[in-house]
Amino acid sequence: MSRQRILSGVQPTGNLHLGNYFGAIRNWVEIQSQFENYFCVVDLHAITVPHNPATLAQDSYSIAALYLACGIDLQYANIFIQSHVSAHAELTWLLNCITPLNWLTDMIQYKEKAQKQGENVGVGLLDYPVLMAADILLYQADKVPVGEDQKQHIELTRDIVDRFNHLFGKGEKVLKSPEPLIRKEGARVMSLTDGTKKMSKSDPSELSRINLLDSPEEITKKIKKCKTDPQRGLVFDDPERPECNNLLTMYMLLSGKSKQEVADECADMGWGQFKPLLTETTINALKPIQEKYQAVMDDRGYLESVLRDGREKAEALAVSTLNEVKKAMGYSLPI
Ligand code: AQP
Repeated sequence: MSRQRILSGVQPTGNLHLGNYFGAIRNWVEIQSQFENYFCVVDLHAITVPHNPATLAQDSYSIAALYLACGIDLQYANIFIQSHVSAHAELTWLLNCITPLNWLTDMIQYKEKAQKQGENVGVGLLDYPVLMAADILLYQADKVPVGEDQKQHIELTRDIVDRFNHLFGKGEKVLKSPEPLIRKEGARVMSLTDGTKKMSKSDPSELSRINLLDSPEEITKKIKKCKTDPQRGLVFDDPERPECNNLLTMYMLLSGKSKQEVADECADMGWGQFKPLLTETTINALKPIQEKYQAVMDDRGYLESVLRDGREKAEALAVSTLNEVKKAMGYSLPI
């Protein structure tokens, strides 16, 4: 029996932080051997907010290198850059034409990001979820491993599939409905400066997040300054202590210990004892990723060959789905 397929991606906007790692990439690594995997760097998504053309290409390579550094294994996975497969943009257009506008204006991420941008909101920001649907559907993915914040977009993708199949499928399922894969632990890593807000690349404060490529000095400084509370004794799941829950969860994920082990270890600790422990654990967990990242970035030829192979495999599949969609919609195919 053939393996189920996975598609997921991260935008090349800024440094990847622990939220991106625990919400997405680490899960990809843990489950990759059970699936056929397509992991892309979603650079078309990156221009839905103002971007820097001078760094876009390099940032995309950097994210691909981080995928490898975090443990994505080419034996199981294809890594490619979204804009290198033009079917993503083409399918987006076709799906746009069957997606009701109010489905998009209802999206939480759109509302939040549009508010931040004031009057300069581009159509691309509104259309982001349709592009994401196209990314997933081109590969007829069964599962999409993401953080909690992307759940609504996957639900929208499923609605688009139902609508498309109903309108054009003639009883057949031309497009496959994907399921989100959201892990409980790490699905929502919170900001270091406010335990009620998610850790996010677009937070103006660098102190709010730990990036995968932060130096030991930066990590030390960020944890030293992170928000805590005046109580002694550290516990999980106290709604009055969101920062405490977040920092313990980060420690649990970075150390590989179980929730119970961490709860027992930290039950009588104060912040003065916990912060150096979290700092050391974070630095040690990120060191091998940073070393592998540097090695991959120093071998540009290798990275390019990975992306070339990934694109070839991705494109073959994507074009085949795109042609099925076009046929169903009544288009003639190129001769
Ligand atoms: N804080 C988070 N906790 C858990 N998972 C998270 N993800 C993002 N933030 C957290 C997951 O990371 C994957 C990549 O998402 P993306 O490329 O869309 O990342 P992003 O939106 O650029 O990153 P941010 O930090 O979420 O950006 P802004 O500041 O724009 O909001 C996804 O699977 C996502 O769920």
